[in-house]
Amino acid sequence: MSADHSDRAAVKAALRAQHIETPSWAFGNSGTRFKVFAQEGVPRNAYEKIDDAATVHRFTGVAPSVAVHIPWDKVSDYADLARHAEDAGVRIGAVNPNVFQEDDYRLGSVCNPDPAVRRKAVDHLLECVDIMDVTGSRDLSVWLADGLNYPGQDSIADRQARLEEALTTVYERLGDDQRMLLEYKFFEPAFYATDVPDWGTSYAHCLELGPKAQVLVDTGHHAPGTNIEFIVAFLLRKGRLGGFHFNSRFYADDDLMVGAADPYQLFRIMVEIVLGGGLDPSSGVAFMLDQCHNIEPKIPALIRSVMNVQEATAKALLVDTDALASAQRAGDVLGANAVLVDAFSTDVRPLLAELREEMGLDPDPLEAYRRSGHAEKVRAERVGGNAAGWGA
Ligand code: LRH
Ligand code: MN
Ligand code: MN
Repeated sequence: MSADHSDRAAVKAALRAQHIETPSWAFGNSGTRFKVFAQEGVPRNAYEKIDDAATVHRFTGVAPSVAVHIPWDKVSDYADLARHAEDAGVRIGAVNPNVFQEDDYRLGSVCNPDPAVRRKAVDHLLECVDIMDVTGSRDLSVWLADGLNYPGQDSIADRQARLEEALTTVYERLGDDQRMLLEYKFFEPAFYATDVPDWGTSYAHCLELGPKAQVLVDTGHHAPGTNIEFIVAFLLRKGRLGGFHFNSRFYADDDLMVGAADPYQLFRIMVEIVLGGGLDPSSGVAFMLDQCHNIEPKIPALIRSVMNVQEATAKALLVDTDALASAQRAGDVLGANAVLVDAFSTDVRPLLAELREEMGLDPDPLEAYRRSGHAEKVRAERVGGNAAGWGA
């Protein structure tokens, strides 16, 4: 792979413009149903989670926003929280409603057979739009844990009708510059049927709702072997790719660091993004992380994750698109594939180091973070950090 000077400048400009949003919940303690391992120095409240997101941004320069999860990040004054974010050098990004952690939601939230529970869930979604008005957030990021554990437990079709009704109510409440991102997940916590199990279901609901409804692709929410880049290319082409929850998985929804399990898959996804124009900020594609760092320190894990997304993006930007197009036209199967493999095999770390220096950053964010003594400082300052959500 060789990129001449102007190509390099264009690649760097695109990398500079790509923003990667961190999730507030990734800074708190997390674990599995077996054990939550407490770490020292983790944030004790939403304000401190935002401080940690600001730290990730300070070292990477490309993570200027943080997604919140309500009520995990519930505060009495969201304008104050937004101001705090701004003072720290970041802003509040997507607002994630949580309609899965209360006893009332045992049989679902907006699909629940009980209209009172459905009303409660819709009210919470609407409350989250109110929060967006205050924080200036663009995206309401909706993930529903709704589903069935046993055949016959409830009517699949009736639940779709309830879902449609609830989403319509929330959609109608959105402001002109606000969007609803509908995230799908094929199983868990429901084991027999999930009410929004796949991109097709999400896409169909989004189409009926209107242009402000977009599909959210969480890379951990597919059956093994699913071709995620196909989904990305399809949705992007249709103008319905709202964004990503990046993470990586070996088995199910593992929420490991993005790019850790399969960097080639991440590269293939980013190739479709680049080819489909999804890197252009006007496309509206939101690059968000959704991860849990159960055993590794959280801030460095998020810095690493941001760097992994950047590396995959840089490689995708280095694809020789002219060579690819001519190999494809000529039916040169091996040649076309080689164009992608060449780009993937390029070591983009020097280019990213150069870019960071141009941005006034340390070329090695992880080493710079280690040297900064920040981890020791917060360990001393913070005692009794919160869990990310469950068991909080
Ligand atoms: C569900 C999910 C969804 C939630 C987050 C905590 O598995 O991906 O995005 O909001 O995890
Ligand atoms: Mn997710
Ligand atoms: Mn998930």
